[in-house]
Amino acid sequence: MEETTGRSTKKKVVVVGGGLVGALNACFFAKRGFDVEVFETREDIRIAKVVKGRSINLALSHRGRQALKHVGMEEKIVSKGIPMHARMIHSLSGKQSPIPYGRKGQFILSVDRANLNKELLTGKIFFYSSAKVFVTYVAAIFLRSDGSNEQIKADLIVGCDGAFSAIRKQFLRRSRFNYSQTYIPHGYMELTMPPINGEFAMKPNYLHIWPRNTFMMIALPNLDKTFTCTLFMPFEEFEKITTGDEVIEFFQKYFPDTIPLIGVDALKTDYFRLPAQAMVSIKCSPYHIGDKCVLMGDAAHAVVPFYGQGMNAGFEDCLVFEEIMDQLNEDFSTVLPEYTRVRVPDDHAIADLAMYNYVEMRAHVNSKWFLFRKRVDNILHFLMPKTITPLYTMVTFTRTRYHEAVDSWHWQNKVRHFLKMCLLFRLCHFFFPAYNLLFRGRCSFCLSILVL
Ligand code: FAD
Ligand code: EGO
Repeated sequence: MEETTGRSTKKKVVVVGGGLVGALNACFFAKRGFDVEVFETREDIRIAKVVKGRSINLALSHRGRQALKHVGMEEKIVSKGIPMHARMIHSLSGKQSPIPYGRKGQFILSVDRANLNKELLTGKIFFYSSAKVFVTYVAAIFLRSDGSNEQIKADLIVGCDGAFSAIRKQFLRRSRFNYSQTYIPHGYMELTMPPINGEFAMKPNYLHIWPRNTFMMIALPNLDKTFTCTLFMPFEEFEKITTGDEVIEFFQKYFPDTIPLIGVDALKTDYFRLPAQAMVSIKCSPYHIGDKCVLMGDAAHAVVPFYGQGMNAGFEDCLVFEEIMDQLNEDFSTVLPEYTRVRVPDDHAIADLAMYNYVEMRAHVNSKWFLFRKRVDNILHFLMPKTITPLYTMVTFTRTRYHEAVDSWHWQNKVRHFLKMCLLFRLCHFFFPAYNLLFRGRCSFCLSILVL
């Protein structure tokens, strides 16, 4: 085994998991001149034709883009993404209403997961293997390929092996490691909406949303002019539907406008192609062991997909790590604890926000409420751009730390409450002149302050 002596030899980093975050991390470490190896259990997606993944396309936003920019990949990825300038809310009657994201020119991108993964792994200098990681210790990982065991030593092991991380399992055996996971009652299923006469079946530059409380569907555009529709509903409801006719009946009730677009026959068969998939929220801390091992991406924090931030947060993990590496001169013994200190509160905040959106949307949000809330957000932001920035905007279009976005949101809620009280007093003055006598003309704003 080669010894690393100070600066003379390259430090060796083993990245476990060649998914989105692992692949991006490999770019970051390679760029720093480290000797990088990526280990992945699935077959090499750079060669594989069909890639079975979790979701087909994803919403890439500012945080993810900033990380890509740092490794010089932003343009390449963005050029193959489809901009979504607004949400398109579909009501039950089939009416479509666009609501732009905050300011003009702001958009999120629909990107192809497999292509993104491939681009991040292509042309890199590291070795890529198909091996099963089964045990990890502090300084070495053990691989099992074709029944034989091999031990790989590294200066740093980066666990990017997803929500069911094998690396994280080793953390669980240790003392003072916090861990929690929650499966939500909803599952998801992806359905493809084909092009019509060679064109997109709906307007392409939107994030299409069908908010129906418990039942939710979204659609993101693909380069081949299809849309990938993702249906979210409780497993219980998925299980109730057992025949093709019941599928149509269900869509007739909740998503009637999509039946002709997806196609009756396609719906009847695609629904039964794959069972609904589970969604889990995972939080843990710390993210590191000594100066040897660190978790990033879903391995550190799986979030439910109701904010479109899972990958973006994972990419930002890599960027934050990179920034700390700069600050602390690549000294893992200080970089790793600092990364945990800085990143845990933010990752926990986005996990909470995503869960909050899930709870909120399933309980209250139909198409009317969605439109109303987003319009009020946009109006308030327009009137008081310095004071009110919608939470969705802070999360999606800025690099405001997630936990600070939450703090700011709480403060804004107080301002909103204050404005609501002012409005209420105004209305009272208007409708009940006796109020003026009662308060002897005192300014309603002052009174509102008392209420606050
Ligand atoms: P993964 O993508 O899960 O990659 C982990 C990799 O590790 C895999 O390739 C796996 O094969 C490999 N692996 C596992 N175990 C081992 C092992 N023992 N040894 C070696 N390799 C191993 N995020 C967004 O930002 N925007 C969205 O719009 C969005 N939409 C989503 C929609 C759905 C339905 C879901 C489920 C998620 C969505 N996400 C979204 C979240 C996003 O998919 C994840 O956050 C992202 O894939 C995390 O990347 P990762 O590399 O950490 O994990
Ligand atoms: C009132 C109205 C309260 C993911 C609206 C909360 C999420 C939530 C899953 C959208 C956008 C990217 C997404 C908005 C809300 C992706 C997203 C949003 C979904 C579902 C998603 C928005 C993939 C919640 N962003 N979002 O503001 O447009 O608002 F609908 Cl089910």
